[in-house]
Amino acid sequence: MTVYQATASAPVNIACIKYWGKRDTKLILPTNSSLSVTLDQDHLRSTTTSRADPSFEKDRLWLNGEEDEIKEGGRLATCIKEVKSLRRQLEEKDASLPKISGYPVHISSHNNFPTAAGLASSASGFAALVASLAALYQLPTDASRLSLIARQGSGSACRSLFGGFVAWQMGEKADGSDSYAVQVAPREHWPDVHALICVVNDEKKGTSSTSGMQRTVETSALLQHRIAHVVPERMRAISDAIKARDFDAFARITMQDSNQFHAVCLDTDPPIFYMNDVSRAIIALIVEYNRVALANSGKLKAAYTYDAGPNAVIYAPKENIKEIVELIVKYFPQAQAFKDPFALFSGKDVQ
Ligand code: 2P0
Repeated sequence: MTVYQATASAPVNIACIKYWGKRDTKLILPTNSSLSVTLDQDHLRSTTTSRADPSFEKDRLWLNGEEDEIKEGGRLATCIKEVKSLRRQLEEKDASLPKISGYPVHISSHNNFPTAAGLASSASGFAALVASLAALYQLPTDASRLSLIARQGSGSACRSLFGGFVAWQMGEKADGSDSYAVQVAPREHWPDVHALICVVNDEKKGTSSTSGMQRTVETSALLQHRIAHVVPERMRAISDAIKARDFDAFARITMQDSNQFHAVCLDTDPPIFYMNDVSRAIIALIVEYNRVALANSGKLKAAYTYDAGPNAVIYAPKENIKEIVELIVKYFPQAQAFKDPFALFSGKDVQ
């Protein structure tokens, strides 16, 4: 008996130009383009196994060993339906292919990082889910095509189908067919840039991204300015900085965009606060570190960025990572999390 099963992994990505706001909440179409760095496969990732079998009663999904309901018409159901429909099209064209698109699937997904760590798992989760179903159905589709499906699971997931530096082009069409991810540069193009994740708080965040961003769309005038007048130019400038391996420009744009993302959260009614006092103290530390570096060498040494939570991600050339870790441990000795090898997840570069 043939077993139809496949496993795939996808890493977490951290945005430098932030996605915040949807113009279509069902299709998950964003109000602006975004750009991120996909972390290395061996660090924070989701691994998903999918199996199709005629003896299964219905589609089912387990997340870290616990079953999660697949709600009809929900994001999970949409992703599964879309991938099955691509398989069905193949089967209709080629009669020799086994007709497995009609079998129910069982899907099991695991994160190799604690879900409670306050780090987004929906991006890696939906990217791994779509990649594993595509492998199960042996779809001859490229990552950009699959990103159209992962996007409908969680917007940021479309970027995790590529490694390296990845842009999600917002697109213009109402059906979403031009809203997908493309690789700006592979990891090997600029291996010197490393990411250090500082876990400030591992509790679940108060305002979910999905509801928070729609409140921003409905109430923030600053978001409209950002969409029309800020992000398009930043997308061009940061893509150029990546292509030229210009860390100074990359760092400046990344920090500016993190600041503006948190400003539009504050401009939301009622306001949304994701950073806390420790997050702000880490910003102050990186600003001072860069001020001294600029005075000494004329170059920035690190860039901070914060997503929808208080945890800091610091991008820096590899040679600076050890120094940054020492600085953080020195100024935040009370934060036990920083001594956790997971928190200092770039630890393998630090030793
Ligand atoms: C990003 N974030 O670009 C931004 C920065 C959070 C802050 O993508 O509703 O979980 O599932 O599409 O993808 C978080 O949004 O939201 C996010 P949905 P998602 O990484």
